[in-house]
Amino acid sequence: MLSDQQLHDFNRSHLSDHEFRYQYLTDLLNRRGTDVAGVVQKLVDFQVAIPSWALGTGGTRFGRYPRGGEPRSLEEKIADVALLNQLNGSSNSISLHIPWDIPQDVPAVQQQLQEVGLTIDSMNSNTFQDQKEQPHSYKFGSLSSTEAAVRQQAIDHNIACVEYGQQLGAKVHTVWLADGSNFPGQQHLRRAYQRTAESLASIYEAMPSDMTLLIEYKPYEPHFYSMVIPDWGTSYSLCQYLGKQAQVLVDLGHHLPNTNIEQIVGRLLHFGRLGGFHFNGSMYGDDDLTTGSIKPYQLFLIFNELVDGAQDEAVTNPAVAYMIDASHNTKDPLEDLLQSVESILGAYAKALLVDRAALQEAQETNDVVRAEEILRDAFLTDVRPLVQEAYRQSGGVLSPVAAYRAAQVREQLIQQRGKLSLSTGL
Ligand code: PSV
Ligand code: MN
Ligand code: MN
Repeated sequence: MLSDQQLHDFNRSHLSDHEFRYQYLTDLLNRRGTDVAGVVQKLVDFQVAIPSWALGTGGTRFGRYPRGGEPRSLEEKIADVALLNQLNGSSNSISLHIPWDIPQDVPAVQQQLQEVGLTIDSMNSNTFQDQKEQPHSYKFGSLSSTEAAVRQQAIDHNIACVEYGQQLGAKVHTVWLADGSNFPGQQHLRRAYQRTAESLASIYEAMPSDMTLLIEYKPYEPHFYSMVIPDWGTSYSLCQYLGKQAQVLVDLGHHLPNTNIEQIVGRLLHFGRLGGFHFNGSMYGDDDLTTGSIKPYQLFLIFNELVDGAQDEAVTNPAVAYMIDASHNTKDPLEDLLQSVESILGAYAKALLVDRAALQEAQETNDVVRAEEILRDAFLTDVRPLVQEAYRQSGGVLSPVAAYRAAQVREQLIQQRGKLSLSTGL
């Protein structure tokens, strides 16, 4: 963690520049009737969870090139997220993956979380790898396996995750399944779905009434002929089968190229089944790059749907759980996460600037150019002063990456934790 003095000194040296830019943008937006303070407040309130597995170098199944100082324990992972939150005030929760993050001492973890002002966002199960002591292999699937004993083992693991979640106050349990097949004929497609639905029902029944089950989909990888939950339609149908506490999770990288993700978001909001997001950037597939690094316009259009849904009384979708799901081999993971949060806040800010009444009128009158220009006008606004003001108001620094570098955080972490620290990467 940085000292209060460090944060203060950093902000002081950047304040006059920030105030100039913020005032200019405020004047400009006021002329259009935008409630600037209201927009900044929404940015201050917005929180996006950090997954424990994004704190170390990863992002490839080939070589890993860690730069050192990576967290070696749950305690150090929580410390890293606390540092991010200290810098940007926008990441007040951490997501855990079991068994990588099994809490050895629950009261100690609870105490640490309280001290640094964080909560646990979600628990995530792992039935995509065999663990050393487990009796049955997931080689041919987990919740969808043809063998009852394998399914039961995967169900029990998920229930254990739910129990850890209860102990730590998590309100979300996320299931991503690697189940699928590589060759035509290998798997009975309908029966694999049926077995998965039944296994999920056993997990769902074990959940407390205030917990949400998020079901994540992915069209390919690790299986390249079929995945048991390949698309939002399958996730949605499983949620319908399970009940109200089950919701669809949209991971931006889990779509085929050129999929209209914003439309999927709109559909799920309409059905009240949008449960969560995994943000990342993607050029080809599940690339897990920095959020907003490849398709910033798409990110804005997604937020445009979210803001539109939030302002529409007809939409009754429950609160959405936001998380970053990215992993890198070339960047400092903490710098990358700060960049991702900044892109997310920027896209959200732009979506909040959209003139909704004018857009609705243009849509109703089929004025295609006007409708598109309204969106482009918001998208092309440089909203960075609004994001910086939100950082400042939430106790963070005006420029998190610059402050992180100025304080030489990575160098200190390497000194404390060593060059070759162990971490789990996906
Ligand atoms: C695998 O594709 C994956 O990246 C999913 O997005 C999960 O959310 C994540 O791993 C953690 O299990
Ligand atoms: Mn994901
Ligand atoms: Mn993924």
